[in-house]
Amino acid sequence: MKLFVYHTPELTPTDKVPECAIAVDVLRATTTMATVLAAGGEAIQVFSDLDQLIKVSEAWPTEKRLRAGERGGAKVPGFDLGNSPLDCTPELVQGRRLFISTTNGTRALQRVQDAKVVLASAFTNRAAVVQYLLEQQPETVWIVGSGWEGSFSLEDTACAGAIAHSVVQQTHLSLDELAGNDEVISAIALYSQWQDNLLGLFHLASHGKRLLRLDCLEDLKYCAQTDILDVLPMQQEPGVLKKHK
Ligand code: 3SL
Repeated sequence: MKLFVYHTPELTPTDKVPECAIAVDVLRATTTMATVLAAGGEAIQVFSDLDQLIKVSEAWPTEKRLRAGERGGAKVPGFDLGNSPLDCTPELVQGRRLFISTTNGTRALQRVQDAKVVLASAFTNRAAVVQYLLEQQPETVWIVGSGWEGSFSLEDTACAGAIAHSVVQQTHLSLDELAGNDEVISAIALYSQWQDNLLGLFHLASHGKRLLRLDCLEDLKYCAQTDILDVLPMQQEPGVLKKHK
C-alpha cells in the first residue's frame, strides 16, 4: 500500500486514479456525512450545483429526503439544513437521503469519484477508514483534503495525517515504504503536534475562525473528536455514498 496526501482537490493528478480515494472535509462536510450515515440516513448524494440538487431531489418523496446547502459557512435559504453535523439527529435523518451541496467538501468528492473505491473521512470516523485500509490493502490510496476554494486547510491535512499515522502504527511497513509523496510526512508531523489539542488547531485554522464568527463553536468541538463514529461512508455510484459498515 502506498499513501499519497493531497492538500486540495486541485493538487490531485489528472491523468490517473487511485485504487482508493479518501475525501476529507473535517469542517464540516465529511463530518456531517459520517454523522448522517451513523444516525441511520439512507444515503448521501452530493452536488456542486444547487439547482441540480433541487431538480434531482424533486423526484424523491418529500418524507424521504433532506436538502442540505451551505455557502460561505451559512445555510442556503430554503434548504432544510445547512452543514452542521449537530442538526443531523437520528430522529431527523433516519431512512432519509441527504442531498447536499457545500463549498468545498462536495467538490473534493466529485474530483475523485472515478476511483475504484471512494470513502469519506473526518476525525470522527478515522478508525473505521483505517480499518478498511488495513483489511483491504489497496495498492494506491489518495487522501484528499478539501481545503477552502483551492487553498490549504490545516484541519483537512491534519486529518490526512491522522489516517496515515494510524496506518503506520498498525502495519509492519516503515514510513518510507508507505509514503508515496512528501505531503504524507508533513501531514503526519502536523497531526502529531496537534493530536491532543485538535480544537486548539481549529481555532487557528482560517475556516475554524470563519465558523467561530458564525457562532459554530459547538460544531468545532464535535468535529474535533477522534474515532467516535464506527461508520464507513463509501461511494456506491458516482456522487452517492452509503454506509459500508
Ligand atoms: O466547504 C465545505 O464543504 C463546508 O464543509 C464548509 S462549512 O463548514 O459548512 O462552512
